[in-house]
Amino acid sequence: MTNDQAITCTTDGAIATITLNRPASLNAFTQKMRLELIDATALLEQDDTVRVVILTGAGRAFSAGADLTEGMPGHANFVEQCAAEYKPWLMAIHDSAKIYIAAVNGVCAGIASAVALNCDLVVMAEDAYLYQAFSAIGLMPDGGATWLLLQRLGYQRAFELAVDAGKLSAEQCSDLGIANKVVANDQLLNETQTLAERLAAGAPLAQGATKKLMRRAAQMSYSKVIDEEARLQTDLIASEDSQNAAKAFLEKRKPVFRGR
Ligand code: T3D
Repeated sequence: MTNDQAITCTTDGAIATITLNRPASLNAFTQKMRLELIDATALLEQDDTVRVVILTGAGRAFSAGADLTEGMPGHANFVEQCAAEYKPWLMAIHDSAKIYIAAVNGVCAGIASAVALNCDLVVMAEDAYLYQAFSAIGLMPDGGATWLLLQRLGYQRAFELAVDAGKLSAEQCSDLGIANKVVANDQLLNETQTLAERLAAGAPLAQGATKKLMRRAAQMSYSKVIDEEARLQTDLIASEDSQNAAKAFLEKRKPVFRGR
């Protein structure tokens, strides 16, 4: 790993931590950072020993969104840049069977708010906030933020946040159900790590199947979801992990999940 990297990625057992690492500009996304994120996430995806990925920011911010000093190097427009640099990473998190946790410190603005909302779980420091910065600079939500805000908050609240450059404190995010946990600022990484360790000891096949279906269920009918659950559950019931866990329960032991 070289010192000029825009992110760091460390692995500790089953937990990987990706840290956005441009603190002087509040971890604003540059092309270099986006490409590093795509590569790091692809490597983690291939590593079956990694079950949970924590995403956080170095310094006093999670991220201030797109770096407004950079423009769009190598791209004619945002359609091209988004398709090549943002979407592959956002979809990799969406499609992964691994659990992604955003550990949000300080401001999480613009497209960074889409990144956090796209994670499976969100832990926020007390002073953290989500900021729909787009409209303050004459833009609309991107990175799927339109869809994410609408899905999570309903139309009126999502629309107001988007067109009025709204900010949501950690406490508001918790009340609205978009932050799983709000913790003391100096405990953000410890508390997130504890949560990650608990989940990493869980059943990866069941977690992956739950994520896969929950990410699609809202666009499906109730009837179709019941069928799809039954199909996925059939595979899980037959899995070694589930069979061993049922046996461990009856023998009053703690199960060990191996992902098979
Ligand atoms: O163009 C495209 O790529 C299209 C895609 C757009 C997607 C988006 O994400 S649009 C939204 C982009 N983000 C913003 O508009 C947020 C801009 N930043 C702010 O509004 C404020 O900085 C914050 C509210 C985030 C934080 O305020 P504060 O007072 O805590 O910090 P600060 O003093 O404003 O910023 C500290 C430094 O970070 C400062 O640099 P300096 O003066 O110390 O050298 C500031 O310029 C820099 N910085 C903050 N945000 C960005 C940034 N540098 C580049 N890009 C940024 N987005």
